[in-house]
Amino acid sequence: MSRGAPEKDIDENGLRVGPPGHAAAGVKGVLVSLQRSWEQMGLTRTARTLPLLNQRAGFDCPGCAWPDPREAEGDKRKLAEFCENGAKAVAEEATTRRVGPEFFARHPVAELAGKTDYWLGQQGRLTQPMILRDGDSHYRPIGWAEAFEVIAAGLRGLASPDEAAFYTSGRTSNEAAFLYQLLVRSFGTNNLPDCSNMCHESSGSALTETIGIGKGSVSLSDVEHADLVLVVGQNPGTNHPRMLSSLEKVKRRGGRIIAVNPLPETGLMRFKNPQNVRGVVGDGTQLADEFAQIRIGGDLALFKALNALVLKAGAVDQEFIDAHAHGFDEFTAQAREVDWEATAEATGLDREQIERIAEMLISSQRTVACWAMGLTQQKQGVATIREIVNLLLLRGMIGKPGAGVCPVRGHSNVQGDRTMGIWEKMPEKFLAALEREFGVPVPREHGLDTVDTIRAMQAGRVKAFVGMGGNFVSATPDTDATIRALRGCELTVQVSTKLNRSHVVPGRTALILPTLGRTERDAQGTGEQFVTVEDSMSVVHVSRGRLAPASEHLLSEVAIVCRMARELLGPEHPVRWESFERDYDLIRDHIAQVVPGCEDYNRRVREPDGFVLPHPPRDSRTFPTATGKANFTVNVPEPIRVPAGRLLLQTMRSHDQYNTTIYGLSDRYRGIEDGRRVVLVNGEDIAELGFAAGDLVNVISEWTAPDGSVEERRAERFRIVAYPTARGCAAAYYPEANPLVPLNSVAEKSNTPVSKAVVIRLERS
Ligand SMILES: Nc1nc2c(c(=O)[nH]1)N[C@H]1C(S)=C(S)[C@@H](COP(=O)(O)OP(=O)(O)OC[C@H]3O[C@@H](n4cnc5c(=O)[nH]c(N)nc54)[C@H](O)[C@@H]3O)O[C@H]1N2
Ligand SMILES: Nc1nc2c(c(=O)[nH]1)N[C@H]1C(S)=C(S)[C@@H](COP(=O)(O)OP(=O)(O)OC[C@H]3O[C@@H](n4cnc5c(=O)[nH]c(N)nc54)[C@H](O)[C@@H]3O)O[C@H]1N2
Ligand SMILES: [Mo]
Repeated sequence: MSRGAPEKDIDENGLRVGPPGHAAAGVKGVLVSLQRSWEQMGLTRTARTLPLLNQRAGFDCPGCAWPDPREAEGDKRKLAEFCENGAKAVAEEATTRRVGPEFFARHPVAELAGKTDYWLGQQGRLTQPMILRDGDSHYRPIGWAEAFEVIAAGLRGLASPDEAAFYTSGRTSNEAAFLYQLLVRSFGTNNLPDCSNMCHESSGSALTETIGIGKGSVSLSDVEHADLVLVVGQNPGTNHPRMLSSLEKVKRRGGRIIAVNPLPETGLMRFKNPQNVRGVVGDGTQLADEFAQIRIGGDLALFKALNALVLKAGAVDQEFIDAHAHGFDEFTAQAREVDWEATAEATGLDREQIERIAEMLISSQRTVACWAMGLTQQKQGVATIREIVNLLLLRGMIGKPGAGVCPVRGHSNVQGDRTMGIWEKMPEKFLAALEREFGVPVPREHGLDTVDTIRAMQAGRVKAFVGMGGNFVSATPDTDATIRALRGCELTVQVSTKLNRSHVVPGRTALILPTLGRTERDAQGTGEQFVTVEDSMSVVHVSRGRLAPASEHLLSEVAIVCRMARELLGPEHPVRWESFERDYDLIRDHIAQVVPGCEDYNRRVREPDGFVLPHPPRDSRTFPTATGKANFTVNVPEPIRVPAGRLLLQTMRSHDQYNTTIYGLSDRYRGIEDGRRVVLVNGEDIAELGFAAGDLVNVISEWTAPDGSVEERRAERFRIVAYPTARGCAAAYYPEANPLVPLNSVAEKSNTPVSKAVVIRLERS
């Protein structure tokens, strides 16, 4: 039997702080994952579920987007092809706890709004469609048919389709995503904000401009056969634990690893592989050969310096540049000199270390650059990633085995959702193909992304919100302002598996539509269905749930989209919505006609390991950019101004959460237990600022708007933890710290919220 959900909310005084962990994973990781699985789903269900995770006959892990080994590349899957945090993700979804009508009858929405994200998520799976009617205090059950009528009436009542926004989180399958964007565009808007706007948008923007495609250029085998891997602004031990096995292979083959991070993240330093004897009994493998403890936001300055050193050494691949690159002369004209003083100021690194790293880059014949949120959620995130591309172009490191760019994606199908058309500005070619295939007019004007959706809500220009998964209000910046924006809507609809904050800050009328998760059987008119997903390395494959659904009332995401579409667009609509719900092969037949690279989709996804989408730079060193070549770019670092007595705060994930879903209160690798309202500060900074570790403080962010005015935001009652982060820097957990992130503080070009560089001051609480 599984245990019930916690009755009490988090006790902020329960915090315990110990030394940071020495090595990641190991036996402890296995034990934690089994314990959590048992607590949430009991013994039998645990034994039935975990062996199916990431297996050909099973389901894709609802955790991160790291790829599975491919037999085509000579790699065997292990019996247990999952990690501690993947097991936790499954346990959260496959939990036996339930949130049904009785729960909502017991708890008025006003009371639920006072609960933490942790408490809300731990209550269990949603079981029935619920509605909160205008003026009502409680959610009440509603039938599916009536729910769709209410939604359709609300959307049809808008002055224009552009007054609605349709959000997507990255767990949605390719089939559901494809139909969802078709529904939204048939309705008449491109307002398709998604979690990617807050995630790897900066990567997409930088890569599309420089190499012509916004996706990574490496395969799993490339990473494992590299002789140098850069891991920049990423914490794989927690967020992509299976990547550690690949990094371990790099080390075994004699390759080297450079970690660039303000924090000495345990997983980057040492790894105990629970799959082999050395990891079980020994001290594990040391991973990072070089740890560059960079100041927050200092990466562009670092890569500029490295590029100058590579140029100075004459270590460029001239043949590659002559044949494939554009803009080399403009680039070199500004890249030769290093301003060492400015570099030291921005990065906090010393010259010797930067020169050592340059030597490693120069002697490497196969370099892979990996990065994640530490770069993308920066004001100059796009410029920084472009500068990393400059480095790889100089060295001819794209489109050959063991080398390339590797933006490590977050949500398990966030890349697939984009491929299927979830983007507020899909290219004309895609929109025209959609129009041709279905015979429906498709709007061309670009829609709203996540930040612009919130701005439009604030201005009263967006009045209806539909969320296909995710937790919009907790994931977005500026929580207090976003709560007001969402509450100001006429209609909010959340398609969800579990209760979260977005359900308890409702619009005037609010609906919760409970849906099947990845782990569950999806039986439809023509029998059991499977769905498809795309991982971080463009591999498209099948995912098939095996567990009995959490409730008999659940509909699949595909069914929800189809029924919403039928009600909204009417029975005369040329798209045969009712047929898709019965047979997902019919959806895939259309995907094959519309989505580039998906020809013959139904056959190819059924291959044992699925298939790999085309990627011209990777496949043939062709670069579909404006110039027809790979573009060098010129990027100028702008120093981040941090006034005296202030710190630069990053908001990050603990080891015990999946974005806004909090699994538990153990950030084991960082030695922080039983509390999440913490701010990690370097011991010397704590002393200099006149505080002591353990002090209770309010955190105030200061942001200078473009017009020169200074905005302040507050988050109260955080405990100071002394932590070996880079000097002048601080860290706190997302989503607790989101009220501090200004809505208008966004990355240049990608409009991604700057969640990793917030100027703060501390004040005694
Ligand atoms: N278990 C688990 N897995 C997950 C998730 C989860 O929440 N839990 N989330 C998923 C999602 S959606 C995503 S996008 C990924 C996120 O994966 P990550 O990007 O690894 O997640 P973050 O916790 O945001 O960590 C950012 C890292 O960047 C570092 N950093 C911060 N600022 C800077 C900087 O200025 N420069 C450099 N070089 N580094 C910096 C931080 O110290 C931290 O190590 O993980 C995915 N996988
Ligand atoms: N300050 C700060 N803010 C951030 C970040 C940060 O690093 N710092 N990271 C950003 C990033 S990288 C991302 S990706 C976003 C994440 O933003 P989101 O994707 O919006 O947030 P999640 O917490 O992943 O969404 C969790 C909810 O999804 C629902 N869910 C889970 N599985 C399914 C499913 O299969 N189907 C459906 N329909 N619903 C499901 C559950 O109800 C659950 O409550 O947050 C961003 N926000
Ligand atoms: Mo993400």
